[in-house]
Formats: sequence, C-alpha cells, structure tokens
Amino acid sequence: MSLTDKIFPLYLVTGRKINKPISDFLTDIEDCLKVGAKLIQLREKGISAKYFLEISKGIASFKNSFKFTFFVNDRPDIAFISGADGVHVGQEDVPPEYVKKFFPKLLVGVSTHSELEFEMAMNKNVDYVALGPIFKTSTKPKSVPVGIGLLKKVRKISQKPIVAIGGINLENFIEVLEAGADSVAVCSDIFNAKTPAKRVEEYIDKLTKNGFLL
Ligand code: 3NM
Repeated sequence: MSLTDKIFPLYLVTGRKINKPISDFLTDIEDCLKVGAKLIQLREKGISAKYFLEISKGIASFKNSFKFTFFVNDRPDIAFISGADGVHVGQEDVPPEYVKKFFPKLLVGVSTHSELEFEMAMNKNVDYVALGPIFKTSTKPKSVPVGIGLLKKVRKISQKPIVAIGGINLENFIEVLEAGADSVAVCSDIFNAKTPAKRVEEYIDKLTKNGFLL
C-alpha cells in the first residue's frame, strides 16, 4: 500500500500513561478513531518487545472497524508482525533502506532534526519525512527546537509529505500547517488530556473550520 494522495493533517503519537491498563489505553485509541482520527503512531519507550507487540496488535485489530493508517515507532519487526501499515524510524534506528528491503510492504517515515538530515531523508525511499522538534517540548526536553523557519525552508525543497512534530498543540497547530506541514504529529497535548478523543474532536473541528478537511 502507499499513503493516500494526501496524508491526514493530524497524526496522533501515543504517549501511554504508564499506570493505565492496556484495555483503557486501547479504549482511548478506539474512541479517537470513532471521532475521526485517521493516522496513529504507537510510540512506547522502555517496554518489552512482547508488551509492545501486544499493544500494537490491539491497535491493528481496530482496522477491522475503522479506516486509518497505523505506524509503529522504531520497530519494523513489530510493525510487520502486528499488521501495522508502517514503521516510523529515528536517525539511530534501522535505516529506511533496510526496512524497504526486508519489509517491502511497510510504509516508512523518518525523523529529522536539521536541514541536512531532512535533505538526506527526502532523497531516500521514505513515505514521509518528520521534522522536529518545531517548538520546545517536555516529551523530548533535551532537544533544541528547529522552529517554523526551517519548516518553511524545507517545504520549498521537498516533494515528500512533511510531518511536523514537537510542542504542537491546539493553539499552534494551524500555524504549523499554514507554514507548510502536511501533517502535525501531536503527543502530549492529546494523550495527556483527560479524554484524548475529546481533544481530537477539537482538533478536527479546527481543521474543518480552517479548510484543512474537505
Ligand atoms: N519526536 P509532543 S519531538 C516524539 O523532534 C518526538 O523528532 C520529536 O511530543 C522529534 O507532541 C517529539 O508532546 C515529541 O511535543 C512529540
């Protein structure tokens, strides 16, 4: 499969509350799908592969009921086994060319954090290039923001879909889309909300009002 002509403008990146049972977490995801989420990445750090796979399979099982694109962070093997659509890799993960060679059906997104990394990534066989952090973010406190300026710059040179990530919230995400991102990836502003699906609804509402959804 390939990403549809246009990548969905809102990309949910999970940040599971560590003390939440999997079933509650999966219910949150299902509720997000019910209100119109179409692009989701499972991003879990510091858990066992077995547990990661279990959660990933849980999300992939929603494909029976909802149309959405599902990426797994870091692990092409887990993406493949669980039936996800793709894998999102960072600069220190399995390089995209290996993913495409050994898991040819998987979509691949890659993280970049500078103009040079972006240019190198956009010339590879990847389905989108993520750029970040756009703003300061507590999810990656040590990372230095690249700012909207770099996003505007890479927009001019990239034919690939651009996913902006880092410090994006309900207040600033329209500005990021207007600067040229095809999609905004949001973690804490959605998954730290009391009811993530309600937050997603607010995003979708704003997307619609600002003409980013037909
Ligand atoms: N990757 P939040 S920034 C997971 O720059 C991640 O590649 C980034 O979380 C990058 O929406 C980031 O809470 C954190 O800021 C995203």
